[in-house]
Formats: sequence, C-alpha cells, structure tokens
Amino acid sequence: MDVITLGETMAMFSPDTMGKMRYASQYSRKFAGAETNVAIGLQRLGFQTGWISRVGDDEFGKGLIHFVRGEGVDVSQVQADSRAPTGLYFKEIRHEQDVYVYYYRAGSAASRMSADDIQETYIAQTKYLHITGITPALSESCFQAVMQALRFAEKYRVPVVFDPNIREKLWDSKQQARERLGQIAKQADIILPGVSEARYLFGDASLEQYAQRFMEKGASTVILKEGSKGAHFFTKDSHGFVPSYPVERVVDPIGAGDGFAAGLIAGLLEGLPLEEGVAKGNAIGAIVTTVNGDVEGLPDADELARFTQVKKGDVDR
Ligand code: KDG
Repeated sequence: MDVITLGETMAMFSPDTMGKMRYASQYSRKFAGAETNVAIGLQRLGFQTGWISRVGDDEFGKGLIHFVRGEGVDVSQVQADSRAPTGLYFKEIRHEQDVYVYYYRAGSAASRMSADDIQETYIAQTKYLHITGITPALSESCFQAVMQALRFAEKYRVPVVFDPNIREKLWDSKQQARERLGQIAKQADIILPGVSEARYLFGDASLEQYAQRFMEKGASTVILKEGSKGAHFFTKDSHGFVPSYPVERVVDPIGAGDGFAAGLIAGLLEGLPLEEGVAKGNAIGAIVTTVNGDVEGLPDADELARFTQVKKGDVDR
C-alpha cells in the first residue's frame, strides 16, 4: 500500500438548487468523507490506497462500499455493522461562497470504530498513514482507534500525514479538540493545517510561530494552507510560499483541502521537492472547487498535467 487512511464516509446529499435548505426539495445523492476523498484522489493519480472504517449494514453502506471499491481503494478493512446506520450529510449551497454542512452521523456505524478494528499487519506494510482530525472527534472509541493506528505507525516507522480538519460541530468543546488534536500532532511527521485551524489551536501568532509550535511537537514538515491564496511550507531548514492557481468560477469549495492532501502526498510518494508537492496540492485543490461534489472533480494525472499547462498558458490543440 502507498497510503492507508481511516475515517467515516457518508451518503452525501447535495441540493440541485441553490438557496436555503428549507426550500430545497431535490437532492443528488453522492458519497463523501475526507479520508476517502484523499484516498480516491491518490488512486486517480495511480497510487494504491486502503481505507479502514465501518458502514451500516444498509443500502447506503452497500452503495458506499461499491463506490469506494470502484475507485480502486482497498476496502478489505471496512466492516458492515448491523447495529448502527451509515452516517448522512447534507449540503446547503446558499451561493458558491456560502456553503453549510449538516451532519446526521451521531451514533453512526463509523462512530463505533474501535482500536480493535486496526490490524497491525495492515499498518505495517504502508508507505504513509493519513489521519484527519475528524475521526477522533466522532467518539471516544474512534479516538482510541486513531491512537492505535498511530502506535503501529510508530512501531513500523510509517510516516504520518495529519490534516487537523477541524469540525467544531463534532467536538464536545474547544478544549477537548485542542487537547486531542495536540496529542495526535505529537505523533505526526507532516502536518497540513489551514491558517485558521492553527489559530484555533494556538491563538493569534505569526505563521512562523505556528510552524514552530507544530515542530516542537515533533513534526518535520508543516504546511499552512491559505485557501485560494496558496500554502506556506516549513521544514527545519527551509520555508516558502507557493501561490495557488486562480479559478474562474468556484462551484463547490468543499473537498479542496482533501484534494490538496492528495496532491501533496502524491508529491511525497514521487520523491518530488516539497515545493513541487505543495504546487500539486494547490492545483488539485483548485480543480476540486470547480466541480459539484467532494470527489467528482479529483483529476487523474493527465487532467492534472493539462490544468497546470493551461494555467501556464500552453494550450493543447
Ligand atoms: O473535507 C471534505 C469533508 O468535510 C466532507 O467530504 C465530509 O468528511 C466529511 C466531514 O466530516 O465533514
């Protein structure tokens, strides 16, 4: 495996019309979850990924497994749990820059994941472990599952990529989020917070101070994302900023951060200089925002190359 990830994927309902949710009566059913968004992004670029999770033993769970497996992700570590349903989430797109998310996932099958769901041999053979801050927020047993995966990663020297992905609605309190995300950050090698997430965790400070705080916890690389502007990268002996690609029209911004993570991890797997991995992440993040859905816009290698060429002004005729 190139990358293994663990977390919840849900049946996602995206309104066919813009405006307040109370007036939306037609929805398109899709599937989404930050961790499988990243895995699918990597699969499209030619890497092999695996996903650990639980789904309900219901129609959404079955459809979801078909979908993720259809993208090539290994789903051998996904269990169907007959005691809880697959989680759901609804989007409200008031307009393209004003999108809300409503979860119906409390008590879901995925929230029942536990440390026992993590197979040591599965983690031992991957090149990278990808963790988000969403999974530990789902339940105490999910937090323990993440910590177990991190223990195995440490034992087998598997580098950990951590995207804090702060979802305030899922945490009991800001203090709990800070403590638990801080514990996970201590086990991570590469951390990909948004600038606003760093502010949430550490309060007001400079970008350099945020990077230093994460490095004091043990990270070797910190990438502070600034949305459509681009991303700042920091290592022990280098730092820089890589601007993003302009996008004519944002259709749906959700999933851009996962696209960024997929591009960055692809860069690491290809052995690219960090700056080029960040540029790849920026490009995929930008492409994702131009398509409705969290994974539908994720490009394959040809599409990605074409996007960056067109942005450079080369036209493929
Ligand atoms: O990053 C996009 C995700 O937020 C979305 O796909 C749904 O996993 C999700 C979540 O927990 O919000």
